[in-house]
Amino acid sequence: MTTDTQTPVQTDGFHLLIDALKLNGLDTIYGLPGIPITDLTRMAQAEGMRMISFRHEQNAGNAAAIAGFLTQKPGICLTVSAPGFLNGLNALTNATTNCFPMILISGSSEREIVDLQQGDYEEMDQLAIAKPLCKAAFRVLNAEDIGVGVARAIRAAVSGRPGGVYLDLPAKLFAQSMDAAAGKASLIKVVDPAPRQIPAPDAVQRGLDLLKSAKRPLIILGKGAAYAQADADIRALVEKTGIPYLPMSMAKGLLPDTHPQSAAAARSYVLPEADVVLIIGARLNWLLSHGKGKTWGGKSHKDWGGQKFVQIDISPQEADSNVRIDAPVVGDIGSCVAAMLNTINAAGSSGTPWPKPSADWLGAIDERKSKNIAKMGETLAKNPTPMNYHSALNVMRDIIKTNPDAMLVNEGANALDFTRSIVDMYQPRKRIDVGTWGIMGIGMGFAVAAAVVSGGPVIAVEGDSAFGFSGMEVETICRYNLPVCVVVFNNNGVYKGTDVNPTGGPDVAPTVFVKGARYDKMMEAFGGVGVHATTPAELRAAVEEAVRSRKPTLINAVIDETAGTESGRITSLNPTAAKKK
Ligand code: FYN
Ligand code: ADP
Repeated sequence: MTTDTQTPVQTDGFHLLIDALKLNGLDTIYGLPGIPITDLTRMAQAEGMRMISFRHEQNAGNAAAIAGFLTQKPGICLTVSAPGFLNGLNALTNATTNCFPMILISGSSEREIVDLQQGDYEEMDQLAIAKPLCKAAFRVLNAEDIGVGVARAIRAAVSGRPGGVYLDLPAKLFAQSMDAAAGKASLIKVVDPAPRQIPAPDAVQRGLDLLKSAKRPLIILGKGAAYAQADADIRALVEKTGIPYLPMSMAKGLLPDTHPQSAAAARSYVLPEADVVLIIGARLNWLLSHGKGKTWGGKSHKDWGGQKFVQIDISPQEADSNVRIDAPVVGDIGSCVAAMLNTINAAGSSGTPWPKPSADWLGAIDERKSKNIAKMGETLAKNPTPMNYHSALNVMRDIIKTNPDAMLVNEGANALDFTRSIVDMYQPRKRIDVGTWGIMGIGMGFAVAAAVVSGGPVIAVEGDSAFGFSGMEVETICRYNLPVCVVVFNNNGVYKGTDVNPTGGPDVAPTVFVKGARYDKMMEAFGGVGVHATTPAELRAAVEEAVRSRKPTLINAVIDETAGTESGRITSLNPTAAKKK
């Protein structure tokens, strides 16, 4: 006779996955239930995990990705098979492109049927499709391998250059049962998932020697520097060397934008004029004009500007990707910056203090900065009717100044570009935006995760077009009662609302939306606060109240439909503009 006490206690794939995530401190899942993972979402919640359900997987994926950026732990996104997986894949690829650690876990259909292409429910060879689009991809077929699968996914996501990882879990796996004690023993708590990578001392010295030889040195801080959470040392390096710095958009606030060494307001002066540039956690991709061309003082768009580069990056393959890197310093930013500081301090104590940049260089930058800041001040002081980007952003600038710990999400074209240069950031990792791809649609996913991770207020400044990609998640924001204030800059269209159909036909121009749309009603539909703001005073009152009350709020900020330019500040990337060049 078998008694209850003799029956070995069993566990199953569902619980092993939940236990493996929890064991590694991964306590939040961003996802969307459906076959075959609905029960998994229920069980995860029952087991004490935070399960945030979205209305579209892409938004869940974006939430997971930015949670990864903010926490240095892989953000977890959970989707159903084929279509849900594909919806999540956009975010996984974007995460990989941006070096954000995340794991996309998708349920999938039965291998036997998929591989013979016999037409299963949501049939798709998901692993093969994900592989070229992310940093690593794994499939687990047996319950006893779940621990290894999760451990490999974690290591791949956060070690070295962070990125997106795909974990394929066929439906059958979840129901597989095994002895609970053996299951527990099969789980792995990952030790040191993102090991420090210490730079070689000679590489550090080479970098410092080159920087020291500069007449017009410059530091560029990228989102890798923000991700690294080496804030105090980065600030110390900048201040100790006295070198002016430019923050890339998601590195804004790493040092306060009001820091006297910030050269952000003299960007187009410092890039071509600098002779040695120290890049910390940024790539010389399109956002930096590939390190050459007119932006850097080259004669044509392909010419080298003559700068020498020191590049700190965790990826040894990053150097020389666009132009010659004279001094690559390979390692994690925390270790590299600390090594540089130590070397500088040691030299200082033995009587060779760091030579501060010349007064000529600093003075010339200050002059440009002051001019641009004064010009910006004049524009911001105007109060046109209807509002334009500047008068509306003047309000947002004040709000962030008085609430420096609020998270700022930002997407759009003009809404992005103007916000980046007008709204100063004061703390690290508070500004999250469209990143390396200039992707639209990150808005509400990022806002949800920012609220979940930080627990504090989130303000999302959204172009009306950009908002449309993830707008349905206002329901998610209301459902979880998140302190998110969405400000939609509504100028009736993509870029502007003034295009006309040249044929005179009944269809509006491709860039035009319904005029006078009331996005605020969307938030009201789900119990949040909706505000229609037509003046800076109304906008200010509404955002201040949203931050105070922490209630989900959407402000429809009416912007002059003639304001803004095609593609914001990157008009030159449009093929017609390029043809005219
Ligand atoms: C910056 N500037 C300022 C200030 N800060 N002036 C006054 N005060 C302050 N505080 C000036 C700065 O010197 C520049 O003027 C200008 O404002 C813009 O600065 P920014 O934003 O730093 O640089 P820029 O040239 O716009 O572009 C750099 C970039 C960045 C390409 C790295 O713009 C970027 O991240 N772009 C992403 C675009 C994108 O993804 N779009 C989404 C797709 S839209 P000058 O020095 O006079 O030049 C699809 O259509
Ligand atoms: P931005 O868009 O701000 O210019 P990028 O995303 O292009 O920044 O570049 C970020 C860089 O930072 C990548 O090359 C990545 O390898 C690097 N990186 C990310 N995390 C770290 C880290 N902890 N240590 C060193 N380099 C890092």
